[in-house]
Amino acid sequence: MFIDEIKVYAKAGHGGKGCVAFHREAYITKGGPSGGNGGRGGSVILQADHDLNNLIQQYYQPRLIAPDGEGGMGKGMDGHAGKDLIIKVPCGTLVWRLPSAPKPVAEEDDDGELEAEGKPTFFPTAISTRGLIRSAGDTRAQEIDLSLEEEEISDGKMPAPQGELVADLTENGQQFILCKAGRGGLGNRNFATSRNQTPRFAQPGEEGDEGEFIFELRIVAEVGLVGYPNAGKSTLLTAISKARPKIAAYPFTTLHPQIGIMEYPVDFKRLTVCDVPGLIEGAHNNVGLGHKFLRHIQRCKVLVLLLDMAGTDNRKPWDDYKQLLKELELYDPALVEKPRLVVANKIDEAVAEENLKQFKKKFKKISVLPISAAFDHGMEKFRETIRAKVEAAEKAELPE
Ligand SMILES: Nc1nc2c(ncn2[C@@H]2O[C@H](COP(=O)(O)OP(=O)(O)OP(=O)(O)O)[C@@H](O)[C@H]2O)c(=O)[nH]1
Ligand SMILES: [Mg+2]
Repeated sequence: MFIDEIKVYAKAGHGGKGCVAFHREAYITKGGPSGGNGGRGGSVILQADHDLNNLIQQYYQPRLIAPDGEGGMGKGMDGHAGKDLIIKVPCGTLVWRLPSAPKPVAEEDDDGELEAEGKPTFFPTAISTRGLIRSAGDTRAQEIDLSLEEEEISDGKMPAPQGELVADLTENGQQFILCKAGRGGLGNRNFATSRNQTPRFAQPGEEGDEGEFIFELRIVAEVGLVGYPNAGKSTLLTAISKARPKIAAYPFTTLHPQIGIMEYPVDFKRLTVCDVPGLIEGAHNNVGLGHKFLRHIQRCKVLVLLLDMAGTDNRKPWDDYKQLLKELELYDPALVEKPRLVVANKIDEAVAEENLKQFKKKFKKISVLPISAAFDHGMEKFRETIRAKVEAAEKAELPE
């Protein structure tokens, strides 16, 4: 299972209570206050880890709750602090904080009864994506909210995570405090003064932060492969890297993004390449696998538009090219602004030469790189061209 978007609930630990105690010992009368401090709670901390590639861990454990701090004790003993809960997430995880539900405020109405104001909003938990199952007699039916479905299809995109973007974890080891722990309360010995030598009070601990968050994974890769199903994206990834995705002659073989690393042995340069499932016409209306996976190429520096020059599925490469650009633009206009490389695959087939000639006639300004991924033809040229493009894009990004 590949999970790239998940809702979680997180709560940091409460600080421990301060203690009210007095020193008692034989022959020492009125030993004075001796209540220790409470320990702080544990924080919930996110840490980016390059060994992970999706958010499956949070799918099975959507509640991230850090332990509370221990209370203070007599004889001046402080309570233990709660242990921080460190949650590992893949590099490229964006964290959105959802607006918190208003807490019910109790108010007295005319009859003198307490009435709660501001209904708490209902948030379904991360794992309860299945509709409610209702049963009457022997029949059982699943409740589906049709209004939600219509909305999704009408604008084509997945509903954007609402809320505020609080973190973007891209580097391995980068940490972010998702929920800060509450401080422990001070014990009564901190409050002894010359005028109040027996303070009979101590501080309660502070509450830890809590909230609901959406984790969204956008893979960090330099190169993104985009193309129709069966264009040979996975075959190309296999030819240039050690990744071994499934390859077959039917559409939608690849069901979720695959990552490969292209290595240049001369100077040990490495480029990460991301193969996303095939796009088809109407993807913006959620046809095929829809736009769901295009978020993974949003961070890419260079896009490779892979065209099936042999037209194996009875499509014309020039139509594919136009349609791909259209679908990319409909998803995010920034994607068509990215530097891109047009690659003509399956050049080993007889019709491909003819198609390539026609393609070049139609788009005179576009340079096309002919390859045959299955027969390792043109791979060296591809590796060099893509490296030059990525380096040019990196240079352009640098501030002058
Ligand atoms: N003749 C020829 N066939 C190729 C070439 N590259 C890929 N194929 C074939 O095209 C078919 C589809 O290849 P895949 O790599 O699975 O295509 P894909 O773009 O990853 O497809 P999806 O994962 O379904 O989106 C396979 O049967 C490959 O053997 C090539 O250069 N020449
Ligand atoms: Mg594939």
